[in-house]
Amino acid sequence: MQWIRTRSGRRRLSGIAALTGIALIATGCAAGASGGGDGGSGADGEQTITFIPKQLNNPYTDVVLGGGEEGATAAGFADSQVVGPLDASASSQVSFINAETQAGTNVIVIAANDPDAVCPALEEARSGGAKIVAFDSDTNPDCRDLFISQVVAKDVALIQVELIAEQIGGSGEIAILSATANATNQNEWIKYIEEELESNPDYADITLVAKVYGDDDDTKSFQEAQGLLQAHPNLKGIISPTTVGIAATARYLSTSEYKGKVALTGLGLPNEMRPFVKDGTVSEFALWDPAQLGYVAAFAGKALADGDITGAEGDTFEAGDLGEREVGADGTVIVGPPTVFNTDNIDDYDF
Ligand code: RAM
Repeated sequence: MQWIRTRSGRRRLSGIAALTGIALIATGCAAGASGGGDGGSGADGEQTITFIPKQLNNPYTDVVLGGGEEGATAAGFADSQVVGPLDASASSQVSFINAETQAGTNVIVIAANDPDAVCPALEEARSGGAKIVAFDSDTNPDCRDLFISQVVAKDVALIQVELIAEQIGGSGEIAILSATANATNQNEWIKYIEEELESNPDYADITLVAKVYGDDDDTKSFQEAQGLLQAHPNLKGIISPTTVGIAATARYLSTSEYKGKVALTGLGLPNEMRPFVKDGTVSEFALWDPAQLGYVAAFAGKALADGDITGAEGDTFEAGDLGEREVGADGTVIVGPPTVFNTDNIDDYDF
């Protein structure tokens, strides 16, 4: 397993991450935000790309899309835009996909809220000639050309188990506070977390007592965290594999009697988690560079739209500043290893 954990020393921000701060786009409304122009058919020979995240009102999404728009420009798309729902429910993306099909958008990049609910609409877009790139959270592989995965799914699951085991001293009750119950990415990570807890003798004394879903909604996640502690008085730790969930849980713990007593780890944005690391609520958590995910997805879409690749295993394409990428099994492209953040390195990151 490859992952980065820097306890000291500064990590130079990548060009992509460094630019993210100024490349954020306004995503304040469900109707979407254009990165230039008004979208369009590409009928004049110019290619268009549209990003459909799980939801717009998510700080993680903003960082991913900042990288995506930067990548779209660098890759040579004439127009890029972002549209999407305000909630991450299963079918909330369908009407946005249909609108892109109508507009004749050349590349649709989507983080699926449900692997199957989006498929009929994506198939229709494909029969109109669009290329489909899933990123962050996969669709059913049958209805996309590529999946750009931020990390090797099993690696990110194992890191979270390792972190919580360390933080609770190797034994006791833990719970998972996830995003939505349908999210492909979280469900895959949870599957590996459960397998690891069951099969690795190092974790024989750890018991997973609950899985709850905050739906990537800040208020619901906060309430679910509160509910977990009430329902499980012996709880020693929480894994929250969602940036929304971990931030809301940290906020709850930080002012509760459980601060410093109940451990919390998972996947978080350094900028959101910094105060909770500094005040001792959280000791270590993980993530990847979200901007790189959007950036690579844009270049993958361009390579597909240009006919340079089909998404077959072994295909390669150039992803701008991030270099050559290769398509692996199941049409999946891995962006990079995850990083573990703690008090020693969190100030080196700005996303
Ligand atoms: C949330 C979303 C997203 C996931 C991150 C870690 O922002 O659920 O899909 O990748 O957390």
